[in-house]
Amino acid sequence: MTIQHVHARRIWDSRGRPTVEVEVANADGTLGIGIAPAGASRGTREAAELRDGGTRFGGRDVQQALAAVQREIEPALAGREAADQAGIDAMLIALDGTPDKSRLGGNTLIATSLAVLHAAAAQARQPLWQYLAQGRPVQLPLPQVQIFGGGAHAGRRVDVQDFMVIATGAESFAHAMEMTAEVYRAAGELMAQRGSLAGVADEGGWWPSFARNEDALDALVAAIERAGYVPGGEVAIALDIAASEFGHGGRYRLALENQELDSDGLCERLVGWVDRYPIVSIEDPLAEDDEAGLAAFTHAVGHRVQVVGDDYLVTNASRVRQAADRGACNCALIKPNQAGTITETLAALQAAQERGYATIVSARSGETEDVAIVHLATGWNAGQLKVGSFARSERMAKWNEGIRIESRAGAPAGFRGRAALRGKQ
Ligand code: 2PG
Ligand code: MG
Repeated sequence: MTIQHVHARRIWDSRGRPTVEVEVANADGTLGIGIAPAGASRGTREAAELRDGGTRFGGRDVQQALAAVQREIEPALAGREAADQAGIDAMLIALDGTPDKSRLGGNTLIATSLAVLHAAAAQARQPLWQYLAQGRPVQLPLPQVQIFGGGAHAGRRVDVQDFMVIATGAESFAHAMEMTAEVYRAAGELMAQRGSLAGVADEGGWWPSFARNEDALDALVAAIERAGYVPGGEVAIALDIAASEFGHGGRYRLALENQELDSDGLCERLVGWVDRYPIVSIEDPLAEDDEAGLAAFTHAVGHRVQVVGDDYLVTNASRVRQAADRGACNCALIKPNQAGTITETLAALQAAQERGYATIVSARSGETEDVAIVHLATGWNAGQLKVGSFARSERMAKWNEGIRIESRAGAPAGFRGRAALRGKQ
């Protein structure tokens, strides 16, 4: 059954900004819908978004992207088999013709590629995770859930971007959600008691009204205890430093503490945090241009904690291989829109797994009700999933989808749990 129609429309993301939705219709009437998410702290080597510029919607409109789908992508897709994901993605890459996907836009291409994937699963009459698993046994991923949101998601109120928890003591995905719900609630109560409750940041984490970055870590430990869990034993901490946002050329400016550190200084600061707090995962500890710093940090603590590459690896298979050769990071964050197609996303995930890296499928700070990444994390057996906090429906839709997948008949073979983590467990 072949693809008959492709339709693009503008919808709105969780920050109220325009984004691209693509619908692919097969001749048998089955449909697939793909939506492009959007990052705020972006790696410079990510697939480039196509935005209209100008003044309308802050320059973020996507009319050119929609026009490109109807003018170029629909004619190229019509008559092809949705199940031929690799062939279609190769065609999309060639059609774009630029190294960074800037002509048609990474946002246009990922929405199309995801729509094709959904259309193929719909045609096979299978849930997406099952279609992707192709009969291989898979497990529900271990969630990383944000409690405080900082950095580019909170007006740079604190330097560190994501203060997250991982329910390492959870026995199922649903159990991990229960434990996280208690910690999120306890953190909100703590902030209220201190008179510093000020709403939530972009991904639903509590607004970080702290005087020092470490105060957020102390508050997180206190919230875990207040929720009745043992910090480190049952609920551990994961951080996304997102250091590319405040560091370039080996210099890092911590605005909150009014300090400038070099690469070794930041590395030392973070190793100190790993020593003092129950941290099991640290993402982008140094900037994307500080490969030597990333390698030094991984060398220092990689046996104890998971060192995650996001801006540095940008979901790119050859960058993952290069990182592995240089000893930088031991875990890859996998974001489909950084790559621009599903095939390239899977290639990055496989390159990471082949080199012994752990993998985390991740949402962006600008999201929608789309739940595809939960299926990708499960069907590809990625091990871990990061979708933001435990509030706001663009986040809860994804957590709830994990619960649905886990509880349905024919569910995946259990829950990966803490075994998905690299390093200290
Ligand atoms: C990240 C993501 C999600 P953004 O840095 O990992 O937290 O943020 O989508 O803004 O890049
Ligand atoms: Mg990140």
